[in-house]
Amino acid sequence: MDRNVRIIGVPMDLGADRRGVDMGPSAIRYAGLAEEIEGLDVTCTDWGDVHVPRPEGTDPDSGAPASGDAKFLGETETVCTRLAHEVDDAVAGGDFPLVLGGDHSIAIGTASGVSREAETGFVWFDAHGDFNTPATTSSGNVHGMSLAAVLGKGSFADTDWAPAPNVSEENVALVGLRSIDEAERPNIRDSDVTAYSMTDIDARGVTEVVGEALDIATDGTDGVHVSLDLDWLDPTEAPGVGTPERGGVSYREAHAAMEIIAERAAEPGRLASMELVEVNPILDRHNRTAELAVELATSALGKVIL
Ligand SMILES: [Mn+2]
Repeated sequence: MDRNVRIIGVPMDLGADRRGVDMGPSAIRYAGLAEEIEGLDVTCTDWGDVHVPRPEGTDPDSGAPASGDAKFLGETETVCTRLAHEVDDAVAGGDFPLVLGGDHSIAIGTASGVSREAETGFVWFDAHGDFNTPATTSSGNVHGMSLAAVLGKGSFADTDWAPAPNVSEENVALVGLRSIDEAERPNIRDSDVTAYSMTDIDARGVTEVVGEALDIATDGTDGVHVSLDLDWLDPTEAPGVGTPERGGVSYREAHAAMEIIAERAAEPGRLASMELVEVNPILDRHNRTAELAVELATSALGKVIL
């Protein structure tokens, strides 16, 4: 990593059903994120947390009347707008934004900030598609709609804050899917996003799949945003996540993926930003999921075994 890393925490849980992911930024910091990054001879500045309203005393139906079945949409807009500003400011200052969630709805803010001035590809590591819209969701939780929002799907097209300014579907790759809602499936199939399920990783190996995902995300873009939902990993490795699903990637597969990202990021500007989301310390065991998040971030930033 050739830039100063700017850590931005977003203690957000309004996009998820379960309280706990709001403590993710603290747990990841406590696991030694800044120290580990500095151990790579990369400078690092912690900019603290973006302010997030508490769900108590907040009306879940706060969004515009057109928000349909999306809960806390008004607050999500406020938080994501603040985060987009922070991320844009980091990029403008020549820093590398490393965003700590919080639930995955914060990706709407990161995406908007990082792509404000630059064509940006996405590699989205996740057990889920995050491709519901207010019309297809069964839970109303925005963390299950975040990628659809970034791409301006459904009623998100009518908002000026959700669709990212410079992200094309053709440059977006989803990696590691294993739990898709029935109504969500056509949203993914009808899009130009490339989706790799765990079946693809089983058949072709993580190295080939992630290499191809990076080809897609770098094709004609200025940089790549890596959005890492810790539920991408198997719950035996990452038990402390908002929505655990069996059958995820192993510890080594996750590291292999991050190492490929680091290799490809050697080209200046190739890795534009990264976010670590859905760490839930309440469900974790001795902070191991947060520690894993730190390990994977440092792998992506260039840590090697030898
Ligand atoms: Mn997700």
